[in-house]
Amino acid sequence: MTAPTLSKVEQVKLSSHYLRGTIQTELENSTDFFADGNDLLLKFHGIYQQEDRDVRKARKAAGLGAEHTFMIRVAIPGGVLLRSQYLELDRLSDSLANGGLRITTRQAIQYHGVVKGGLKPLLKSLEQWQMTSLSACGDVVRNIVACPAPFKSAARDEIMQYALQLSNGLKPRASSYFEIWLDGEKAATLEQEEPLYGESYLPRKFKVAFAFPNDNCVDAYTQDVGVVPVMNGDRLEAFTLIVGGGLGQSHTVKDTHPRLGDPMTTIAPEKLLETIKAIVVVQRDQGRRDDRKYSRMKYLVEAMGITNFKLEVEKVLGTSLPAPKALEWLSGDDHLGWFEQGDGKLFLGLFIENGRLKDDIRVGIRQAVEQFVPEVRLTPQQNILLCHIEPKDKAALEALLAQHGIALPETIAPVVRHAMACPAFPTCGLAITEAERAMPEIIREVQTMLEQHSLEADSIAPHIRMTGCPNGCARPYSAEIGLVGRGVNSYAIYLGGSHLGTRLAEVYLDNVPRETMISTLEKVFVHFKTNKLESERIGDYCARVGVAQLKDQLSLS
Ligand code: SRM
Ligand code: SF4
Repeated sequence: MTAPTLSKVEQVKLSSHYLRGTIQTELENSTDFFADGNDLLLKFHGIYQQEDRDVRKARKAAGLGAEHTFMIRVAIPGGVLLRSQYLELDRLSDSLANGGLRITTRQAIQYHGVVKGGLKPLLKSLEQWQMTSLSACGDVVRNIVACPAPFKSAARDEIMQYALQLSNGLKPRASSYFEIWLDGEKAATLEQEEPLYGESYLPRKFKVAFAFPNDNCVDAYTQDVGVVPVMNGDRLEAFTLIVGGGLGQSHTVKDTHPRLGDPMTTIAPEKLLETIKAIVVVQRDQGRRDDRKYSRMKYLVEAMGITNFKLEVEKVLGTSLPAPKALEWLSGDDHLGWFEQGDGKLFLGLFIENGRLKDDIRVGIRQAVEQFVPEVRLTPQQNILLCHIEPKDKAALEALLAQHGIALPETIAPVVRHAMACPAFPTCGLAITEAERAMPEIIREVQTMLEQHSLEADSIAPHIRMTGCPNGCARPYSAEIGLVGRGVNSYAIYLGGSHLGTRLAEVYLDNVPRETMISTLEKVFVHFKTNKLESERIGDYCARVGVAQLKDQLSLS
């Protein structure tokens, strides 16, 4: 049997000499962009070449080509940032980017609008503050996500330590990042090859998240590997691994689809790094490299079945793995509001709409951090936790936030506070339609509609997530309601996901114009209100009735 042809990206990786390509040479030329496959390699360095899609047509009409800028994604394991690091991130957004920071759905920070000449100074500054964009993107293990709640407990500290250990243990080793962006400083001390990844790296991106027992705030089932701690009283006893999740799909590519992972094994904490490395090796060696649409590990796990996949992992480890313990989920907490940490200090979780820190909101957060906040944590819902606050500072901090128009979570409508949207236009090259720019209006229209039907209470307010294309960056398929860009001004509506992240939503209607979205949703909510069980949520209701049946019933009425 002949080996399948490698995709273009595979060929670029193979000939790149561990991600060097000719980035260095192109950095020195006078263009505002990178070509010849270097644009693809840049992703492994945490950099995306972009253009302002709002002006693309006008520039074309004027006979001009694209005006390129770059997005830089900074990997922040577990979303944890010291005050000094946060303030540096903020400072760099003014000096080298477009004056804003974007908290991502994986606890990272993105800069947009960085020009080519700004790449090196920005990455150098990050390095000086022990931050990096290395492997925040690309076919490697991405930023490790972990439940960010800073409650004081030995187990929480230990889980975060495991997340950091995994982050270090799975970073690419080759020195190209340091040679290109940091003028070779440190590069001489680093390896020239990749012991884990090899010269082709992984077939596709690979995502890992640590949940906290019973709290699925990280959406563990949507990850390549979800890590769920098992406790014995207050002691961390083991980790259960959920394997083979992923959300991306394409409307036009057959058989691509979101998938939730399968619990595969429960292992002793000290076995975690080697077991995840073995999973990575199976995907590295057996994942498809001919067609990137089918290269995610979820398709390998699906094709083999979790039992056979586990056998392959055992072969790499040379030992058998125990069965997984049963999992129980009680919440998918957003950790917003005031909390006592358990060490005499407080933390305050603040809602940042779609993760966009800009204008006065950014200024207010910066001043709060300067004056009152030793540590910041970013959440997988694009929000921010201000940690280790002295109780005596609570009133002054609240007053400062109010001056900058930053609302406390209890004053925000629950449906708004639980909403997420991806960046989409104008920066995302894959966007079909609006998401982040459309969501604030749409979600407030939903809020008004829910209030009209007395369905706005926190206990039942729906979790709604929107994306500008089917790739799923704001995890719409694991929300109760997903709004997924389908056409220039239309969305597919997904219903029936669980607020605990344990069930996928299904397509309810495929091509709903923006203009009729609220009336379409209203019909579903009226049906829900009339027929729901006591304290039943919309996601559970749609799943119980069946999304197809619901559609039938509503078109009949
Ligand atoms: Fe994503 C590609 C933004 C989380 C699935 N994602 C992109 C790119 C880089 C577009 C591109 O390739 O040119 C987007 C950049 C837009 C911009 O202008 O900033 C982008 N993804 C994001 C972020 C910023 C969305 C957000 O609202 O925060 C998230 C960054 C996370 C991070 O810090 O690493 C982000 N992306 C996700 C998630 C959710 C998650 O990981 O929890 C998913 C679904 C889960 C998954 O991976 O299956 C996701 N992004 C994708 C995909 C589809 C992958 C697939 O398997 O098919 C693409 C396209 C691709 O890889 O080809 C993509
Ligand atoms: Fe871009 Fe699509 Fe991801 Fe939104 S979901 S950021 S439109 S790739």
